[in-house]
Amino acid sequence: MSDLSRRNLIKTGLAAAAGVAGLGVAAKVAGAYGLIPPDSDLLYGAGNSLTYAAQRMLTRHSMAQQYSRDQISKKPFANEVAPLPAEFARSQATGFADWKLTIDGMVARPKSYSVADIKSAPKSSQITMVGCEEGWDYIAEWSGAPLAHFLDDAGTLPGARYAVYYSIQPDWWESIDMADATHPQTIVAYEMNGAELPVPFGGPLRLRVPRQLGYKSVKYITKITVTDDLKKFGKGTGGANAEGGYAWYAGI
Ligand SMILES: Nc1nc2c(c(=O)[nH]1)N[C@H]1C(S)=C(S)[C@@H](COP(=O)(O)O)O[C@H]1N2
Ligand SMILES: [Mo]
Repeated sequence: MSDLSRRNLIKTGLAAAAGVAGLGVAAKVAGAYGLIPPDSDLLYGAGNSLTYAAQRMLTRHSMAQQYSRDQISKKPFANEVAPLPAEFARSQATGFADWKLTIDGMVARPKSYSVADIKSAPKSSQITMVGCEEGWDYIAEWSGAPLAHFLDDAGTLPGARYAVYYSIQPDWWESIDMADATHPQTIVAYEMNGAELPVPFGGPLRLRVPRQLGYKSVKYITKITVTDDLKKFGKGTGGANAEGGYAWYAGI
């Protein structure tokens, strides 16, 4: 997003919030409910805080739009990824038999799941849109197992607030709050349009977070760390994309 359009969005967001309750009140509400995003100290922070707080108050339980089968895009667009590390090719050569998704951090029972483990968990399907901040999108059917299932299985501890997730690509990591992490549409996806999830689309495992922009749906996930504080990770803004200047909260 260009700085200019970002700034316009923020102005609109601030105006909307100020219109409802006044800027000070909106900021206080955000604080009281712990709805301050980790990138709130950055240049555009005030806008990010208010957008996140307002969205959360309104949409904690809402569902991402689902489409019908005939709306599935004929040609889904796989956004190019940087060359995958050698360990990816090694795992691919085994048919991803040795791929592991580890859940650690604030859980009672840290665990690693194989792709087979994930396929044997309750299956959930959705026809939803992947939207990139660069302006394109497509609709596909995604199947996988709800992240909530694994968080339950590992035993999320009281006080947990965020799930931080990592790709086998070293520069790709992201995080979401527990409202999104436990949301029924947030799935560890392993199928797309009824077939094995193709590598360009994130196979063998991709976290689908359909309530947020495409960059939150990280491909090739290997680890999920549950935490109460995003400041402990990287530069403290909650993800590689927020470090690069994009909003941590990218709700749609
Ligand atoms: N590991 C990883 N995940 C990623 C990316 C990436 O480069 N690497 N790109 C992101 C971005 S910017 C978008 S818009 C979507 C694109 O999803 P698609 O390839 O299915 O269109 O994937 C996201 N997940
Ligand atoms: Mo993107």
